[in-house]
Amino acid sequence: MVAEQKDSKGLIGGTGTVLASYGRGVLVQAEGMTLHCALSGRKQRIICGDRVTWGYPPSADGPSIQSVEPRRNLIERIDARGRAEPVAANIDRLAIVVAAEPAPDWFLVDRYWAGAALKDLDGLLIVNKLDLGTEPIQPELKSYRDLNLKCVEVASLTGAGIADLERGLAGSVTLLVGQSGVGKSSLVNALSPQAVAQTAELTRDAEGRHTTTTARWYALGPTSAIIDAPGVRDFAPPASLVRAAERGFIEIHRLSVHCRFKDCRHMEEPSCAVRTAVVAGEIAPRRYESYRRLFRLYEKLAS
Ligand SMILES: Nc1nc2c(ncn2[C@@H]2O[C@H](COP(=O)(O)OP(=O)(O)OP(=O)(O)O)[C@@H](O)[C@H]2O)c(=O)[nH]1
Ligand SMILES: [Mg+2]
Ligand SMILES: [Zn+2]
Repeated sequence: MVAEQKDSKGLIGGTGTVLASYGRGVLVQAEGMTLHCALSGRKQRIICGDRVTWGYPPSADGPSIQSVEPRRNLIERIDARGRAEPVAANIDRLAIVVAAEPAPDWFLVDRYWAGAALKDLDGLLIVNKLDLGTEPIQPELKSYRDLNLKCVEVASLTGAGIADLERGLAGSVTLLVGQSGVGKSSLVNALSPQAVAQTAELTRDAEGRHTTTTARWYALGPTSAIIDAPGVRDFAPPASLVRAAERGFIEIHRLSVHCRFKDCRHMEEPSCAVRTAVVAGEIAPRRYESYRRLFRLYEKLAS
């Protein structure tokens, strides 16, 4: 913590949390106010969730970021070219949102969950739009629950389950991820009535766009926050190690000690305990296919 101090203009500086990053500047929640701050220097990279110190340099006409605290963690996604793109920092939980509509992409859910596991984050599956019914997706939900992924069912539209969800999120920072249109921004608005996250209804512009374009932090209480992030289809946890894919799939990781080869990749190797378990119906074929896809992606990126 840097003590607040007045400079020659009588203006102050202090510490704060970055609510959103807009490329050239950032929005900072400082004590009792929000401020737009410029970045100091071209190389400074600041993202949603960063803890920063801000101040007024003598010749500047507005506040700027002076320094960034070391990050506890950094959540990135990879773009089509395999480059890592930062989404948010210093989070405790990755909440994956699905709904009956749009139809869930379970491979994407597996990837998000693998991403959470690789970063040692709590994973949570939020099923939104309970009012539309959840029957068609119950078998998948059961398979996640059997793997000990916590699943909660809510409707941001009616408020069903929202109070329970809020209690579950207390005291921590949660990043919402999931396909576009599942209702992440609507959930933020339901959880935090003073938030005005942009949803399909509120922000349809001339071109009909309404989707969230940048991660945005919303406080839920003194020690709780939720981050609304753009819906991404191209999410994959960046990994430097090909074997990282395995650690993201707990049921595969658990069995890998029984494979004949210590460095088994569970692809074509003989005496692979993972493939045996898939054949025996102990590992869901879709989960195994998710693992293979992620493995191949990492292999491609590493080459
Ligand atoms: N029936 C129903 N519709 C909902 C519910 N929650 C959100 N929606 C609708 O789902 C649509 C998408 O909601 P958004 O909150 O904009 O979705 P998003 O996940 O933030 O989408 P992106 O920002 O594009 O990633 C809107 O038309 C919402 O009104 C719900 O509980 N029930
Ligand atoms: Mg949104
Ligand atoms: Zn194996």
